[in-house]
Amino acid sequence: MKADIGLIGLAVMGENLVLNMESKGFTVAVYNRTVDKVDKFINGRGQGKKFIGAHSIEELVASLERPRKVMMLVKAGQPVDSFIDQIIPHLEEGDIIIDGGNSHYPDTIRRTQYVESKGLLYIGTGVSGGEEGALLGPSMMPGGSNEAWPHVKDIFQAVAAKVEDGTPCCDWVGENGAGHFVKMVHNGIEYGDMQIISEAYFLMKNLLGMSHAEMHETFKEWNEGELDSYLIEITRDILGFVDEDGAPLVEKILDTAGQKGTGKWTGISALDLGIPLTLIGESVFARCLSAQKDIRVEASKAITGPQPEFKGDKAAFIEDLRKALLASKIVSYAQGYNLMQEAAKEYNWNLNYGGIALMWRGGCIIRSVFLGKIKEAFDNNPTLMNLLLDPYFKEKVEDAQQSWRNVVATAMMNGIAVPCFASALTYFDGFRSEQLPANMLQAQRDYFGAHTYERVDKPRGEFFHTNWTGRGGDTASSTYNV
Ligand code: NBP
Repeated sequence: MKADIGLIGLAVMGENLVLNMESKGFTVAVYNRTVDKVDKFINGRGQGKKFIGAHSIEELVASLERPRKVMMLVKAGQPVDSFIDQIIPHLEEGDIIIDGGNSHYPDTIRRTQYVESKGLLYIGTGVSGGEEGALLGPSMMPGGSNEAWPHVKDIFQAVAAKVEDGTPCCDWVGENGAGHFVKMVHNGIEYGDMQIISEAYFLMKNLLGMSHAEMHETFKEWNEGELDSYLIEITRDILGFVDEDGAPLVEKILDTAGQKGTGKWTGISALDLGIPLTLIGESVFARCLSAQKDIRVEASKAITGPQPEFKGDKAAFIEDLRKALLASKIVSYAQGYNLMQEAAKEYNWNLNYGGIALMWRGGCIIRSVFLGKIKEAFDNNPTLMNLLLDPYFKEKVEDAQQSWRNVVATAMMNGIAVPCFASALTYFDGFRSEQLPANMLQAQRDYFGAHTYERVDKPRGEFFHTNWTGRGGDTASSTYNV
């Protein structure tokens, strides 16, 4: 018996994903660097199932149907390069190497080129949904060598999560690093979604003085409407979860968050590509500020601010909060899509934006009803420039606008930090402004750096320099950038 696919890396993700594959009728050969884990798996969770345990790469490769498909689910970084070099000598033309880990997309671009140069095919795929997703149906975002897709499509789409009508949350994303790029943006959006939910919770608790039971009920209601999503659902459950002493567990958790890398990568790529990805950027910085716990404790004693006091209609403000959350979320996805559109231009990817929304619709951490609307928006207009210009989302944001302003203004007046609600609103106001103060910036740049500017009364592309002080010359700078 030959295996349909081979897997290297029997850790949390690998083990669960191969069990998922086997349950869909595929035979899987498995290998792990620490070889003991292979036998442990075969005699444990894999017992009596269609698995082939391999004790070397050679054995693994020899047990595969052609074209051979070898998938790695190992720690991102050097281990991936190391396995690629170990696998290549055993493969033949047309065989496929797949990386299912959280690799950084520039690495996947480089590896695709390298593996293709050896006459082989490469796939870098995002796999989202954690342990449970891997076992029961993850969202999968594959990219790489286009010719590889038909050979893995059946396996990937069989194991992936499905939306209500049975469509799999997995489709071909695009060339080389496109799959891992889209997974990175997914993770960035996840950072943003988590932060805006946390800001809503913080205002409910510290401004409205709501009990955990009330907050639990509110999130339960929200999850039955247009905010219906996995992250709202788990927030509802977290708010209802009590510790052994009967008190809410969430309040016993230290308020310092880590950020492992993908949110940061998303922010860096936005800066590299010149895209205003403000909400996700703020969500990463919010974690960084949270991590500065000691100095915050000191500052909280040294610096005063307003004492939060809510005077308005509580029920109305809760509805304002819901709308602020929805509007901020729309901005975050608009920005995330904007980043993907720019990356597609930069790297020559032919991204299917509606398809990406569908891949995120189920199986992954940001899964939500909302993503169905994004799919519709791109189905209606595949060249949509910004989600805020889609009729459905435009109407939603316009309807939410007053509530959103009220939430941000109230938070500001009460001294409660809401970095993502506020930056989303500021982006929104900037985005809908024909005029921004960049004319002043350009004047300043020309003043001190002879950087030149364009004029409103001359055609675009004509550059002018002014000798502002009478002391400078007329020479404009061509290289000086500020
Ligand atoms: P880990 O990221 O913990 O990796 C464990 C695997 O990597 C084991 O097979 C281990 O072999 C191997 N490995 C390590 Br660690 N260092 C190695 C090295 N220097 N050389 C060769 N192999 C090495 O496993 P995971 O949590 O299952 O994640 C797998 C991938 O999926 C990662 O890229 C991760 O970022 C991504 N991911 C994880 C999740 C999640 O929820 N955990 C979700 C989505 C994506 P050993 O057994 O010999 O130590």
